Amino acid sequence: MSSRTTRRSTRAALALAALVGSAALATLPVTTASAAPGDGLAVQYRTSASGATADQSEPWLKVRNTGTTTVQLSQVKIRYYFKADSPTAAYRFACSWAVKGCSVVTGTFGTLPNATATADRYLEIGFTPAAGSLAPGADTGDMQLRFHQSNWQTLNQSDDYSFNGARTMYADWAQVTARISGAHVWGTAPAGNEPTEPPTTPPPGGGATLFDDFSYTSHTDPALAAHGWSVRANPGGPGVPGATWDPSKVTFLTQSGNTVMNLETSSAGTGATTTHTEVLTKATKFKNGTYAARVKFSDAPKYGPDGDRVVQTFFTINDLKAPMADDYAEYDFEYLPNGGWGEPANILYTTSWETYNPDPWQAVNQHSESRTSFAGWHDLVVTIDNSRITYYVDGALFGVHDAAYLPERPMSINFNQWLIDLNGQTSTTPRAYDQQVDYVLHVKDQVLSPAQVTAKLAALRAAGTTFVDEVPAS
Ligand SMILES: [Ca+2]
Ligand SMILES: [Ca+2]
Ligand SMILES: [Ca+2]
Repeated sequence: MSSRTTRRSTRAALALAALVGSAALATLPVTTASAAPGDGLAVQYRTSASGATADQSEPWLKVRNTGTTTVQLSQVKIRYYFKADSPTAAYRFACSWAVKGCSVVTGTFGTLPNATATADRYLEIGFTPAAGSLAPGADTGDMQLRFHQSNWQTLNQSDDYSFNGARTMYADWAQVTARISGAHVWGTAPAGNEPTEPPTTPPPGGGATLFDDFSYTSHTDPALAAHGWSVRANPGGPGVPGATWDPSKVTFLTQSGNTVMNLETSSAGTGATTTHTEVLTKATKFKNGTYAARVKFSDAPKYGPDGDRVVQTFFTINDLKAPMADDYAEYDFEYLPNGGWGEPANILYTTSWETYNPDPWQAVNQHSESRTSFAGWHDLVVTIDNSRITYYVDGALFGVHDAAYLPERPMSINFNQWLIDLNGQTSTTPRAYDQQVDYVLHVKDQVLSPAQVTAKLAALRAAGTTFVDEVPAS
């Protein structure tokens, strides 16, 4: 049972939110260096930020299938190479507009093994399965992409390998590279940095695993309960007093053959009209190891007026046996698209809890945060061993929390979406927000890198596995 309580200003000292670039996620454990017969891509580039320096670099791209076979876009990776503004500079990717929809375009950053005068990092563009495929001759259409330093300091792009300020109309551009399933098919990388897949140590064998691709038909699908999930119906906190938790607002959608779980939260401005959603494991049996989920956050309602103080989450938790009991444990990803808890705008928190006192409110926790939009799909990973708790978002380190916040007892795994209060939007016009979840993965007592998580996910899917639970009862 989730028994979370509104955060106040008593969070423990800020953790280092080390938003550093890291090696890009490996998509598949493919290491072949040659393309399959008939595979071919060309990448066109233009920029709408042509200055030597800029607040944001704006590489706009189009990918065209020049081969004779249909290409699944989820197998395609594009790299845009640049020289970082300082060795510790961190960058954020965003998509302004794309013909295929920004929600199907991903951007991660990586570091080159062999830095050159004009490149030591790259932005890697990828696609979710919902992007579909490109038939021979087809292209993705316009993808208006951008990236900026996470501290919004001006960036210098005149020293960037893939930048061309004179290119204000789309044309083929060989100073970006493209791969299909790891095989290089377009462009020239900076010398000594051939765009092969980064070497990924395969995930270790063994490791009791929970994996669920959320392939269900509805919240009443008997398989959902049989697989250990509970869809919350009981009233109570957190959030708006008088709100209900509505199981019927947990639905399952198929996107290009992949099922995702949708949690809808809605309100018409009163407690009685507010419905929250939560899905959690019935078992409280998860402790050390790796937790991963692919989650789609929303910045805006799907209808009605915007502004509600929504909380969109992926977390693990157990029960507070007494105020300040130190055997309480909770590890959160919490995205607030419209702010709340004193924050004016969008913010992503990761928080590790030792314990708390509900009344008077006192929290003992450590958190990391990033004040930017996280709308769209994100890969969330948290690992727990005997010395630290480590959070990653989209393959990049997000925060490391101390041993003082390690779990003492096992926990459940939870997703929920709820409103902190009704003060962000006081209208009585109905509105609703969606949070989606593609899959969840837990590997007991193993600390996996984000790339190992991706490899494990790929292996499970390649084996046709949509659900497995090997984690023993605690
Ligand atoms: Ca630069
Ligand atoms: Ca604790
Ligand atoms: Ca799925």
